[in-house]
Amino acid sequence: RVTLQNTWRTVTGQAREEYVKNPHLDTMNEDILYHFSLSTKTHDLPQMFGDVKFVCVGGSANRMRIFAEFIHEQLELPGDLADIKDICEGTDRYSMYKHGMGVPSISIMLHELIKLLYHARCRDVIIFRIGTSGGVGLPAGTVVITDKAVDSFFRPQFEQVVLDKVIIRNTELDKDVAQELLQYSTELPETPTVIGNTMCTHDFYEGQGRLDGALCTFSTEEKFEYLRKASEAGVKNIEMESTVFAAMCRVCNLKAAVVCVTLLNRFEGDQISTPHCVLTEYQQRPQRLVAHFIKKRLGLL
Ligand code: R2B
Ligand code: URA
Repeated sequence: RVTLQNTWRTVTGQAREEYVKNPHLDTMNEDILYHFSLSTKTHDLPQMFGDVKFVCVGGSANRMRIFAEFIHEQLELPGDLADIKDICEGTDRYSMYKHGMGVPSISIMLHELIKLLYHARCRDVIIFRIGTSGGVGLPAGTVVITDKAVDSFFRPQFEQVVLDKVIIRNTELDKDVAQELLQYSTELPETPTVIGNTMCTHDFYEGQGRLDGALCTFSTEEKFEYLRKASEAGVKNIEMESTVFAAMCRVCNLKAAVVCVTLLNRFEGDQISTPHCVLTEYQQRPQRLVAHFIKKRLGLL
């Protein structure tokens, strides 16, 4: 449904929906993106960000800095690697674009990021979450492109509490972007890739059926039974942000994809015992795939 608020018109006069879905925004004369340390009054957001076509977000500041340097090289952007600056350096909450761990953390970032794209008048943006996950029956190091993000009951939905009600939002991601990513993965060496469902939980330990947390109320058999059920429901990996990411991007008309590497096979254990250097290489795999996608879209390959 196209409402009067938050729409823009194409040259043909056709109304298109903005990324934001909030009539109150039109009544504010300043919008402070508090967690990014940016504001519509103090920064020229269209000038700073108006040409953005791809947004990549991830959980760890260090990994995202490495990605910024990698993509800078891949796209042969002008300037020195040492000059890459964190545009959000005025805050220690987020860097551009690190989202921290878990649903509340990424959802705060997404509200402000989606508003940023709106204020900057960006069009036709694709957003990627590149991250890590636990594999469900896959060898460690496999890249999983998410088909549907599902909750702990394997439902493709995200429940958001709004005031005193629960709103249920659909978590399907962009099918074409996912298929295109899968196709490009075949062109990359050492990037084993599958497509499947990603389960998003609110906890790393009990919430993901781990036996090694500070608390555990279930047996080893119950853990494996749960992982088997997840696998039967098409779940290939488990992480902690995909449902809210998919849901918010979908409501806001933002094309989105989730690309996470598995750090372990949860049928083989719970602890992440792989050496650091191997994990570092695994974490570059989603980055390579997304960089390849962007280069293809930009006609650089
Ligand atoms: C993957 O890794 C983090 C937990 O270690 C979490 O943010 C996620 O989704
Ligand atoms: N991230 C998760 O959320 N789970 C894992 O098992 C590994 C990384």
